[in-house]
This record gives sequence, C-alpha cells and structure tokens, in this order.
Amino acid sequence: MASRVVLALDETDPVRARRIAEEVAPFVAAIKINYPLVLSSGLGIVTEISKLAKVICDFKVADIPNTNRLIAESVFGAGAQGIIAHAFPGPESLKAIREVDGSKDLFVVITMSHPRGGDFFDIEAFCSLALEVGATGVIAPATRPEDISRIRDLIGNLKIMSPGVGAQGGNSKEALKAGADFIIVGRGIYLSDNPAEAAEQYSRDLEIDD
Ligand code: OMP
Repeated sequence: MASRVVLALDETDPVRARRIAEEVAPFVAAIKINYPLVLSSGLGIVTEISKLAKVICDFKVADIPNTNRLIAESVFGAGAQGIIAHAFPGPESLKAIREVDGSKDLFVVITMSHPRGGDFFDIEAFCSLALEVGATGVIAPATRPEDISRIRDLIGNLKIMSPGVGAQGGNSKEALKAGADFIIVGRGIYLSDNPAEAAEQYSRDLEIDD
C-alpha cells in the first residue's frame, strides 16, 4: 500500500540529509524540502533528492505574480514535483505558479500548526481560493484536527497534507480520521536514531486503520 507519509527533510547538514533521503525514500510518498536545507546546500540538493523521491519544495511562496513565477520556474526546473505557497497574496499570485507548469503540484497553506498559528488565517476564504486556482491540495494542521475536518468540508476532494505530527504534538491517526490524505513528519523521522525505521513505522500505523 502506498505510503501516506511525507518526510520534512529540515536537516541542514547536506551529507546527513542525502543519507537520510536515500534510506527513507522507499517508505514515504514524497520528501518535502524547506529553506533550512536549500540555504545550507544550494538548490542542487532538490535535483539530487528528486532522483530518489518526489520532491515538494516548501518555500511558502508569498509574493507578487511575477516573483512567484520566477520562483516556480527555478523550483520546477530543479526537478521538484510540487511547491507550497501562501494564499494571502491572492488569486493572481497563485495562478502565476499554476501557469508555469500545470502538471506540477501546488499546495496552498490554509492555516498553520504552531500555537496561535491560525490567528491570522481565513480558512473559508483560503479554501475557496485553493479551489478557484485549481490547486492540487492544501496544508492543514495535524495539531488541530477540528480545522482539518472543517477544511475537508470546504475543499471537496483536493488533497490535504498535515504537518505537526510528533514534535509539535499532533497525532497522525487523528489527522487522517479528520480528513487528511498525507501527514508531514520532520523531526520525528530525521532526528530519530533510525530514520528509515521511523518512517516505516509512521507509514505502517496509518495502514492499520484503513
Ligand atoms: P516537524 O515539526 O519537525 O515534524 O516539521 C514540520 C514541517 O512541516 C516543517 O518543515 C514545517 O516548516 C512544516 N509546516 C509546519 O510545521 N506547520 C505548518 O503549518 C505548515 C508547514 C508546511 O507548510 O509544511
């Protein structure tokens, strides 16, 4: 059965990051790369890791349409299959990413997982924006399963990826039960003594309740 786990590879040592990516790739649906790894290793790490697994670049893109377009061109050109963007700059900024390559995945942040991370996010408006721009899916917090349920009702069958499992206190099974399709796990995997085993365990836990 296909894994429902996405590894958030926020490891900043490129040697360790490469090793973890190789070990964990068979057990995850994708590897999410954020600024910490790209800033320490360069965009080439996206190209390298995209040979091992589907890569989603979590650059939380949030700019004017032209700048969003330039970022998306770099990210997709480097080999990433997906990109994460913020909703608040509005539909034109998100459409600019879509227009770079409609075959790539666009995930829109609806609300965030950290304490008070939802205070400035408009769940209804952002869900309707994700639908309007033809996003692949959204990011919704495993730390607040009640938000996931609400978001699921608003977005129909767009994909939901939920971070905040493990280190931030969220529970993977509850996130799935609330409507998530995938969970995003960072420290719970890459800081563990055996990242491959941890990824396999997270993945197996989610199969049992299917
Ligand atoms: P851990 O807390 O170490 O499991 O990592 C979570 C990962 O998900 C990090 O890469 C965060 O940047 C990311 N994330 C959140 O934690 N909360 C959010 O609301 C959104 C994201 C994200 O967009 O991936």
